[in-house]
Amino acid sequence: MTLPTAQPYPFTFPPERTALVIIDMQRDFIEPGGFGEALGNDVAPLAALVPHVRRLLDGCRAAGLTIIHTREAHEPDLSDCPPAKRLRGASDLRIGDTGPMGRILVKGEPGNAIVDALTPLPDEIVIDKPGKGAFYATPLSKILADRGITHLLFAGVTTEVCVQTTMREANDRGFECLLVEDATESYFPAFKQATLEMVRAQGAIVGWTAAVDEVVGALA
Ligand code: C5J
Repeated sequence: MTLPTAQPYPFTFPPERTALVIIDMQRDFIEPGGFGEALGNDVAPLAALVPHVRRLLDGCRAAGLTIIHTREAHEPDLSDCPPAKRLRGASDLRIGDTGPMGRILVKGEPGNAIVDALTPLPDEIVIDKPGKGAFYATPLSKILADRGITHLLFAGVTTEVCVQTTMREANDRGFECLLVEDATESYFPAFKQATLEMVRAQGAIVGWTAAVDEVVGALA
């Protein structure tokens, strides 16, 4: 299967060896009262992204792709949260502190859940990750190897942090990666734009980009 208008040049992928990886579409980043807002961000652009990710998810589910969801999530005792990470950002509402949706970025808390519209199905994979990248300190590498996955489509938030970090980790591990442009969002429009450009620069140095419609249209 080929996406002819992918940038910087057409992207070819075998659906049976391709996974959709949806990064951190969690209430903590998307809804008021979570980690994203605690860091001083306007969360509205991320909320507006949800229907676009849902359209991509529906298309990939219908085509039978492997679906992987990630959550940035720490143990309740914060043993997997380096002090350096916890101490960044707002001093009154840090990772582990109690916010309006429970303890910020802590496993099992209401704010740590994936937003309702994108709730994983029982047969889909959910990876809890303590870092920005989804390969660090998680079973993701083994899960992909066990399934023979070679190609990854990326969506989610935020483009320049957890999405880009994971995509770079995947690229270094030999996966062919594509970032779905209108299924990812940042609190900073310029950072999203810069990420799209740096991913596909120098002949797809990190990977390709394409739109939801193109991916879903090809899979239909
Ligand atoms: C951030 C993420 N931005 N999911 N996390 O801290 O991108």
